Amino acid sequence: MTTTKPVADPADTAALEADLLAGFFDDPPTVSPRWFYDEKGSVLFDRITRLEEYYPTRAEAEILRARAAEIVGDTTTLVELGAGTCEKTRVLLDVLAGREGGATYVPVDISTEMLEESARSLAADYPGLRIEPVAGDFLALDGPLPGEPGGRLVLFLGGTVGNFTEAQRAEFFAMLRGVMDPGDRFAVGFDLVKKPERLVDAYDDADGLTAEFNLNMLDVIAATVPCEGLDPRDFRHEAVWNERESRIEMWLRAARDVRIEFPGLGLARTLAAGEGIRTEIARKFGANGLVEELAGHGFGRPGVWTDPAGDFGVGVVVV
Ligand code: AVJ
Repeated sequence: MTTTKPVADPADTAALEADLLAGFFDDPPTVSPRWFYDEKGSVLFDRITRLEEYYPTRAEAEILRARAAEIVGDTTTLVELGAGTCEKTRVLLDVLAGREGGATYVPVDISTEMLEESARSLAADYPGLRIEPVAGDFLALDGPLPGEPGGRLVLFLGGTVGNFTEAQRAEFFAMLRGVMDPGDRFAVGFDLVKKPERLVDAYDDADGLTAEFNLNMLDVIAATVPCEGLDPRDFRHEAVWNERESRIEMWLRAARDVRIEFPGLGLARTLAAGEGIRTEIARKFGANGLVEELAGHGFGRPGVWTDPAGDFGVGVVVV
């Protein structure tokens, strides 16, 4: 027998099964946004970043362009968590590559293919820079970071920090503090609270790209773990502003009663029409909220830059 169905990476299958056990059988059911980003999802996200409604990527790029020299400072090793295509980082690499005595860029990402591709293209464009990609989950950093203690800049861009709950942020900041040394700096991009209409439009665009991106997660799940009854046509995309939690939430709402079985887990879940699966939270912060939180984890000398419109922030703190 032959099949054209791609075989999922066993490590992904195990990781998704663990995620499903951790959230899919809760009320409400949740799945980690990590599962948006297969090849199709990554292409869709890339298209989202160029939508009129989706301001964060442009606003962050504007800040990085204006503040590149200050952000890079005297960094000798730039470690980027969730580097992706590394495109937005190039304005910082332009500065870093000009450093006397050489410097190193360490992009960290779970997508090995994307990392290798970006590393190849960066090596060609920045012959003076050492490029040392690390494939892996940035939530599980262990041991010392590469580079000289005190000379590192850890970058976490895109507003991805907003995808964490408060507890996950606390855990993430504590882990970071644990692998960083005095003098090392941490730069983080975060989205700012604004009119709910603009926030909702950014996560529910008129072209329907975000809807496609959200629904694609169901295809990723079906391709990664054995499952029955999971059909994207049974769900609708929804983006809502949760004022109390100061966050956008993305949901997949069942349009009819559905029963989803996971034979590998020996578990099933029924969703009644109108019930939703929460696939992402995107927390929006006040201008100083995040650096104050970081101060509680041993990071000091806070600095925050926003774009002229006040839509997005980049915070820099020092261990
Ligand atoms: C890449 C996680 C920052 O939360 O704004 C875009 C992902 N989700 N549209 C975000 C996303 C829906 C994005 N991050």
